[in-house]
Amino acid sequence: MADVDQVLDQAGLTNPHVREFVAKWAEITGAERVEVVNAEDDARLLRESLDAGELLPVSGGRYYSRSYLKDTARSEERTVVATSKESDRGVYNNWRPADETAATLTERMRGASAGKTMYVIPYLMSPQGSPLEAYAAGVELTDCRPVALHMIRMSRVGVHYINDLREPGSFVRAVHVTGDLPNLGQGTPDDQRLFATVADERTILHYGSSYGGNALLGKIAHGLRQACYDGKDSEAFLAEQFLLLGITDKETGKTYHVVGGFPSASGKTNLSMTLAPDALGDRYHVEFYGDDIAWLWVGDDGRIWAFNPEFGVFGVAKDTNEASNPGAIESIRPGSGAIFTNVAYNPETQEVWWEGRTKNPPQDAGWLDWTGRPIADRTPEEKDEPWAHPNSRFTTTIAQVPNAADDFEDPKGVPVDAIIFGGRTRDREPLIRAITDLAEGVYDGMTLGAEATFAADGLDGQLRYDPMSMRPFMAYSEGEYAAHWLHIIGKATDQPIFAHVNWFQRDPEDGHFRWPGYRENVRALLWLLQFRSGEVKGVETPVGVLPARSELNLDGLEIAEADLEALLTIDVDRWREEMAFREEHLAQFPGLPEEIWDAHRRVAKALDEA
Ligand code: OXD
Ligand code: MN
Repeated sequence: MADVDQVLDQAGLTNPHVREFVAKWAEITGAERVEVVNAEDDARLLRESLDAGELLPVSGGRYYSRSYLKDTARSEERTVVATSKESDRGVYNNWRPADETAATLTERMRGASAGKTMYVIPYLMSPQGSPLEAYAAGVELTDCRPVALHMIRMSRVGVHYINDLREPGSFVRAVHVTGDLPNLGQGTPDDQRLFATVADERTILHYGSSYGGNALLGKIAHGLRQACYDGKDSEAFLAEQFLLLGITDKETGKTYHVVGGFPSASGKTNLSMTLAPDALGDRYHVEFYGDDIAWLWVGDDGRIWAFNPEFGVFGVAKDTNEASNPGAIESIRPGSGAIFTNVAYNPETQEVWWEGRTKNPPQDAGWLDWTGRPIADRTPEEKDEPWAHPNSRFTTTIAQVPNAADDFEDPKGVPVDAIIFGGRTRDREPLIRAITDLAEGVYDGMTLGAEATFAADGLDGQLRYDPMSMRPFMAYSEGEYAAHWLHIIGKATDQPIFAHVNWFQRDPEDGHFRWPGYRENVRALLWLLQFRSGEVKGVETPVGVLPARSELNLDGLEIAEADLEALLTIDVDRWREEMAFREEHLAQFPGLPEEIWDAHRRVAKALDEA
């Protein structure tokens, strides 16, 4: 057993509440050694991980990790929010009673780190000095060294972030125990994995995975689920799975900020890192703040302010290439210190590859697929299987993103001009529709959805709803959540505008995408910002204000007239059909504010009269 006091003394970790927490879990998990991690330990931990074979070298000082075969994604069914009040039960949060959940996890974790090192990772999920710093501190305990290396990239890590915190509840207690991965019964009725946020105790207990989404507790469990709960509990803020970007008009010198929620596979990472379209690049500069999480609050000036609590990017590798996301490719270049997970790897050349990285897979010898199996050994039937796991990832820091905003670490955050939602939808949703009414904006977020990705997921034309893109992270009931949104944004005297965007409309005849997407998407955002400032009027429809054809800046863009026409009109019949689905969807949520139902009825009536 480790001499915890001695280790903490040596590390200068003096906070008595943290010390008590570390000692308690060192004893429960039975870890053999305890080690405190600061960001400065990165190089040494990398070396140790390479020596231990947990990481493999990628050219240019980058790294590769492979996870256990059945441990490659977040497990939503095994993830729960536990509290002591059943009124926190929601449709999506898998609510459980706090005491029994904590007891189950304590038993699963008991002795489960025997023979291992427990890494103590003090972290901060906010720029230091921000108005929400009180909700941002945490200490993750993990028995997995690569988790520590990921945390150093994804959050601010160091003892000085927590030493001076006085109150026992002033940091999130986050415990990660990997467990015996080959023997956890993943996906069987006897599945031993359990990922719990014990939200009213600000405690996170995750057992049975070393995959990032389950194991980097600062990111999703704290940055989203716990913060979602804290935001409501304190009545002080919103924590959302949103991107955050800035657009500067170099002609006027004005900068605008946009946050946005996008269900998975709807282009959120690409949009967050986008550049201005070539033809508009002289005038507009687009800046990156965050690809996954934003915390929002009302500033003293009556505006909504936001920051990205993360320090890095944990991005999906698939289809990331120079055309889809040049910023991401640049951010993982040689010298970036990036870590790749579950992509294809060539141990001879130390290169990595994933589907969509280049049009065709590499032709040279020596490649292994994400499971470590030589591509050369594939049978003809296996020939077309992907080389990389579809959820393979890259991890890098925000500072490596070439268009990262200079002020991404500014503790005062940035004022928000627009809140957008966008789910991949093949029909019905126009390019952009602006929503000027708060309740209608929140209603739009609550009915956000994307096309089901597999036929089995949903009926034809029906969306898989993902309210505010928070379905897997909602920490309390959806009714209260909507009310909290109305409350926070409603307090702002200068509110952001809402909008719904869709880059994925297709021609039903031949299936081509009507809108070119990628950098051209900035054109829709520019229209929105002009609309907000009254420079353009738009065209009113039952579901919001659309750009008039002449208002959209199309300089240097080639697009067929018929496509543009379809992108800028409303398919009323399809919308009426959608309203029935929405009604059913919203009816699941007890206590949904009357304002949201009123908004629904207003939109439905306007469509009936259209
Ligand atoms: C996610 C992520 O799983 O951002 O949503 O990693
Ligand atoms: Mn995410």
